[in-house]
Amino acid sequence: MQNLSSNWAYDNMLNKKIAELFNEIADMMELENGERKFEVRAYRKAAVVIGTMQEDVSEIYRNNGKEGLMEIPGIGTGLADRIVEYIKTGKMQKYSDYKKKYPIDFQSLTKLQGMGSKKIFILYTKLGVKNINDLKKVISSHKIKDLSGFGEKSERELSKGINLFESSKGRMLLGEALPEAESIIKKLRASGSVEKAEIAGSIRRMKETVGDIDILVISDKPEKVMDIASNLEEVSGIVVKGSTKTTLRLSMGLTCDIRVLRKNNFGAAMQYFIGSKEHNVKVRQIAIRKGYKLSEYGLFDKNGKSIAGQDEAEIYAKLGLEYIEPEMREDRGEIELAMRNELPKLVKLDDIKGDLHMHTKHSDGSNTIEEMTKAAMSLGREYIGFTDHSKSEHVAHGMDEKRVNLYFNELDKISDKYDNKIKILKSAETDILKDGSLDFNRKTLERMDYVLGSVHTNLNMSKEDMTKRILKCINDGIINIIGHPTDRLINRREPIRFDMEKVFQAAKDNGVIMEINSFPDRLDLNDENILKAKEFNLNFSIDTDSHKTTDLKFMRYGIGTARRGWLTKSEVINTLPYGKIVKLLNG
Ligand code: DGT
Ligand code: CA
Ligand code: CA
Ligand code: ZN
Repeated sequence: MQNLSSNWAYDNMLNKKIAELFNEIADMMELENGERKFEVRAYRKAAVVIGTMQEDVSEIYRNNGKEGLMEIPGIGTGLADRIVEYIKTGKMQKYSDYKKKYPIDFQSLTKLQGMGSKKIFILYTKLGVKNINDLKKVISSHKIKDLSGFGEKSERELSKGINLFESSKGRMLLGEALPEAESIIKKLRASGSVEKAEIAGSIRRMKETVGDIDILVISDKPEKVMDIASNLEEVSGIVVKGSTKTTLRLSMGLTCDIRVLRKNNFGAAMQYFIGSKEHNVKVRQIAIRKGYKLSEYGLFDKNGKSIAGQDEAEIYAKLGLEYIEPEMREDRGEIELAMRNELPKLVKLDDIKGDLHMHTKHSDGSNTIEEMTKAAMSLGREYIGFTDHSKSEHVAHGMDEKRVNLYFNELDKISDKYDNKIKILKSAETDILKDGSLDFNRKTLERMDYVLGSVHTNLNMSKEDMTKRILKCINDGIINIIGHPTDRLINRREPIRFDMEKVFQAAKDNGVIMEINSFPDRLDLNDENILKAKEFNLNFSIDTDSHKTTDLKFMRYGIGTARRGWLTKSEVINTLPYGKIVKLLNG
């Protein structure tokens, strides 16, 4: 078994690559439509399993051969052959054959709002559209509206989708950038050549998308640090290499700025490079007013003598400001509050005691109730709420009344089994239908410990109709939590339109809680919406919307978003202990 390229061993890059190829094969099979439905599903399922498993497939193959691979759930003999072929040759014939037939840029096209595999197929076979550029051309020459299944509306939709896609160019999700930055930091720290390595920039501020990764390092061997950094496995190229600043190109798509500093000005550099620029400009004006000068090198008095620099908090203190948490540094009024010592004490990840939104195999999740329960226990959660989809969500295999009852029975069973270790709450993510009613009958809703309701369909309603729809649901007095209230997908789908003031006021009047959904491409409500909702004295629930056990860790992105919206512990219901949250949800 030679030919096993050893550099795959890191970070499961091989697993991810194979998952990508399987997914694309499934895309192309789907184009051919019909008979192959079963195979399409098999490839998609295999992609999920392989893309998320801990063990490296080449490791499994090395130890136990093809049989070992076939022990992975969802991997039969055919798929195992594909994996072996790729491990040995770095190629997959089936993929290449399909790709020859369909030279289409799926990765980009599938990201467009309003685009699915059916549409991609028609656009390719009728108009030869292979990528976004081709699509732009056929839109501007109005060739799309005459195709069957399309129309002027879909032409406008696609055009909007392209704009959204292009305006996001180069900005990546926090959920992709933060783990990458952490992996680089970890390796730098382990190298023995750095005294300190920290993340700065928009990632440190937990902004929902980021333009690049900023890392600051203390070291007295800057050249060595830059050498180590340039040779990291994540790096695909070098943009500029210097001893104080190096910019690297990473294969995941972002660039990474690394700056090496001395200990005595590290705090000043952190203050400067955490940003935001708008925050910095204002802080610097305060320095000037006091007769000081603030730069990335330190805070200096009028004689040029350094009065702070090593420690960030000291810089704020010398300027007469309370320490401002990075998530608040956007010049949205935080500096004025800091002057008066009135900054809110922000909610922390450690404050979280439960998670009220998650899916299992009962609808579109990948794990069982018990697996999710154990994973939540290992994160130290005191309680969790299960919220599989209701029947209107066909694509997500939503539950009808009969299935939801079996679901509740199983939840009761698992609840008994783990009762002294973790508390289980029964719920379901219940569709808020077009008329504002809920997707389950009264009897089913009454069996729930709380009702989580979300808008998933008819997203294009007018602002007026959508407002009516949500208000009706709130005023009916049954719903407890509104899930991902705007239903936007970052870089992919615009938020639904409704009158936020009216909805927030009604939510306040009815004790309805707004979710902050932690899923990396949702982060919904977003920071600005939260700031607005906060003015109505609303309560929030920060949930993961997990679809597999590892998603439970997405909580930190919801926390980051909540902190960007200035939330304190007392405004977040799932910081409450079990007894109190049950009371609140029943009240
Ligand atoms: P990004 O990368 O677009 O997601 O956003 P940032 O905030 O990470 O921006 P970046 O990487 O260009 O710069 C990092 C920080 O450095 C930025 O937040 C503030 C500081 N900075 C950069 N350029 C300037 C500038 O021209 N003036 C001031 N005051 N600060 C700057
Ligand atoms: Ca940055
Ligand atoms: Ca930067
Ligand atoms: Zn949902």
